[in-house]
Amino acid sequence: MHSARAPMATSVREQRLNLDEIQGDVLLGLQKNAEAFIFFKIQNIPLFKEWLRQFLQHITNTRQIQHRDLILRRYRQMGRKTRQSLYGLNLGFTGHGLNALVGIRRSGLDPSFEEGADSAETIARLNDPPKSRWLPKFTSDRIDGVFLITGPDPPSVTLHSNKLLNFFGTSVKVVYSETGATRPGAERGHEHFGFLDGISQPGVRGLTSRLNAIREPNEGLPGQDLLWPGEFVFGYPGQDPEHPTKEGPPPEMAAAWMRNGSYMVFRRLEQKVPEFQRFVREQAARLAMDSALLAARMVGRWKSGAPMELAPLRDDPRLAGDKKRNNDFGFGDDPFQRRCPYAAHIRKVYTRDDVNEAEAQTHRILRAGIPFGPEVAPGETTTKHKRGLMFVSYQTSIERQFEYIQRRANDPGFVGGKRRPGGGAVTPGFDPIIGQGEGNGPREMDEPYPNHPAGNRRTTLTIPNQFVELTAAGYFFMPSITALRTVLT
Ligand code: N7H
Repeated sequence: MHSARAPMATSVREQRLNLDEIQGDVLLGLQKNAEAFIFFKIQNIPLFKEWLRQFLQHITNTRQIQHRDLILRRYRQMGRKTRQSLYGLNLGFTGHGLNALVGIRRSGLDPSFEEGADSAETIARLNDPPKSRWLPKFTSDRIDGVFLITGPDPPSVTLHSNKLLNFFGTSVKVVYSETGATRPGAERGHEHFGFLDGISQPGVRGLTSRLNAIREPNEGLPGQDLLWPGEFVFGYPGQDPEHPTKEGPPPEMAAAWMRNGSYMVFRRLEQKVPEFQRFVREQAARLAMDSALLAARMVGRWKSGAPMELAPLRDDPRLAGDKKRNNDFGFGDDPFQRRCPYAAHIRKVYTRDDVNEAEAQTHRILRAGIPFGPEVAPGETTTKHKRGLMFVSYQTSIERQFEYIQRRANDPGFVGGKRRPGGGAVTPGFDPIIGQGEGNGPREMDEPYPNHPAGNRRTTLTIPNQFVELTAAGYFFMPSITALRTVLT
């Protein structure tokens, strides 16, 4: 889904990424129409290590993904489709898994990682629903690791998953597995509420090509900031928190084998699609506004992907489809949320130039999720079939990147210091898509109705319940190929 991450040429200074070592989903994303997530427990440690060593050659690295992307791009340029079926396999471990493989006296990694996504502390910190409301099977046993298996369609991914599980035999026990898939037809690339996803991803210095290296050396595509790779992979310089483009120190590594590895956050987020659509229709009627406009103001982009900052009142599909324009905007020149509400999903999760650009770049993530579940059936007016998003993000600090973003989405006061045109203070409210209140109670969002280009109508959107519900979560470490070959096996 996340095709916005294009590979390419770089400056000499930046040519240091070890693409053979970094697992393929982390920086570029495995090519995926379907993806199986197999969560497992290690039953027999020596046997598991033995099988894993033998299986290492099948793990897809970033060099292979880059090569495939190039071939796919060439085919596209020639107006052809490749018949080649591209499969991918990646693998990550929880803190429990690392204990099993490295020993309980191993060095501690990121405190959030060690606590785990399912600890009472993490759940409280993120206002997540209690584990009793997660999928019972997911919580039925200890999870040590996850296999990610990607391919052209769900049946062939299942076939590959079965082969893999046969190979690992009794060394592992599957605790939970599920396969996600891109949505069909024209909805391909859109998540279940209908919005195009995978538009905005940070660029990575040393990997992402610059459209205009001379005039915009710090950008990939217009509006796509290039970040130092240490934000996403261990062993490289990160961002300077004082300067948006300068190189900062590499993230600290608790152990040398973390080099070329990354943390993966997984969240299975169920989406109540018919309920969301009905809510938007009813609230739009109450506010006397177009329902597509209200939905777009909740997200910050139209379903087509066109950003509110550039198309504040009407959708613009041509803008949406233009990679050189659809991410080329900031929020700094929209100080009264006339074009895009402060609480809109994309404004909450990435503030761009709104507050402090250098700091904003220290809270970025690479997203690599995929939808799951069937399309809404005719007559399905309340959710009958489970569907949603298998959210995946990569980063080198779960606390400073993923958790920071989720906590700001949950914080009605963020972003602070905003004023009304007349001077009064503003409480932006919750991110209406992913924000979670304490106890999952009702949430408010400021200014659903646009005061664009001028106007001073005060409105509030009260959202009585979650339309996005967390049903499973995990924090994993995605080791380098060498770490898998040595310390971990
Ligand atoms: Fe979000 N949505 O459909 O409303 N997201 N997201 N997300 N999200 C984005 O720019 C969505 C979730 C981010 O750089 C778009 O690629 C849904 C979580 C970030 O401008 C859309 C769910 C977290 C960005 C959605 C969900 C984030 C982003 C616009 C859950 C992190 C990039 C497409 C079911 C805590 C922002 C695009 C930027 C974009 C939706 C989850 C974060 C349409 C439905 C849990 C960083």
